[in-house]
Amino acid sequence: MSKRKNPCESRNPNAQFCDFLMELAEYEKNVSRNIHKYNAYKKAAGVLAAQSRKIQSGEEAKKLDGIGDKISKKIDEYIQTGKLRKIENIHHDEKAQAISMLTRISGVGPVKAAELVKDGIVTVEDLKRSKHLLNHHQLLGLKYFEDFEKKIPRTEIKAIENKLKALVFDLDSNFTITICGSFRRGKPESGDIDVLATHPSLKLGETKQKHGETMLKRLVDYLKGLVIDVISMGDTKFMGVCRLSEDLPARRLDIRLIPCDQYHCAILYFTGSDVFNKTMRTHALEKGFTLNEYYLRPIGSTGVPGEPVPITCEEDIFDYIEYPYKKPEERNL
Ligand code: 8DG
Ligand code: CA
Ligand code: CA
Repeated sequence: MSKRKNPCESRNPNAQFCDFLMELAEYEKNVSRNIHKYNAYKKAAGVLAAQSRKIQSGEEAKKLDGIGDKISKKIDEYIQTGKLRKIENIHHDEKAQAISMLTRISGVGPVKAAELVKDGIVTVEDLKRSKHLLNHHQLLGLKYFEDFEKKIPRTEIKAIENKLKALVFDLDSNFTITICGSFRRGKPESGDIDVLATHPSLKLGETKQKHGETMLKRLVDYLKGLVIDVISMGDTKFMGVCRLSEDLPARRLDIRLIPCDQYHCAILYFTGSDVFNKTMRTHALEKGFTLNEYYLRPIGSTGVPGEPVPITCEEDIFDYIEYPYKKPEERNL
């Protein structure tokens, strides 16, 4: 997951509310480590972002699903005073600011950030003097800190896609490659590049682990010239860094190797958005199916999931659960 995302980036009439709700969400995730509050603020921001007109009061907001008493009071406070005491307090809390700052480094989570702050490390500069405290991923996060903060323009991802496909197809023309995430949803810029790959020989139930391992390593080895650093290399998931040309920033690149029979469920899942995925999973359950990044399964009367349903394209998944098909660009919830 890339860091610091805001579902309200395209300015909507409630963008000011969304901004403070997302700031509170990030605070709960990174500083308080309260995932329930994080989800509640994020959900509320998403709900407000989807409104076509500006909310005029907390009372009005409270009528919306996902906005309760506490958030509606914050909306009133913001409308009346133009600010929020809670946010002001967070801004004046040096420890909270330091933790938020450090969690922007790829590989540094809330727990690590809190440990570092305890050790007196509060800035990226401090951290550059204490590299012995960091693991491989965190060291690369620090090395590319400025670059990873920069959004990737769509045109650059297209160029990376072309280069990646040319290299991979040169290795083996039977690979299928799809860039998912916000890029597939048509966003003008993205936080990172989420690549899914499959190959006809990658069937489920066969020696997937071993086969997958050698196949992914071979694939990534073939990307020399595009991939400039490796964060981690698993059996089916590569996390790394790529750079299109010397004059451009380094970019975060993930590649996942998926068995053919799971490819479309994986494409759907990694296209997102994460809020859209949640909506779709909930709908699937209402229709008696359980959906995840691997497969769609009917739930029998006993509540136990049955055999995965055969899927030949993304549309199949929508059809099975009787959900009107949404093009990737329509999944920006
Ligand atoms: P961005 O990179 O431009 O910020 O946006 P994104 O492409 O939508 O987000 P992402 O963090 O790269 O995740 C890609 C998709 O993966 C996301 O749209 C939906 C799916 N996804 C979830 N939950 C999670 C999760 O916890 N981790 C990861 N890596 N992906 C997730 O629904
Ligand atoms: Ca990603
Ligand atoms: Ca992404």
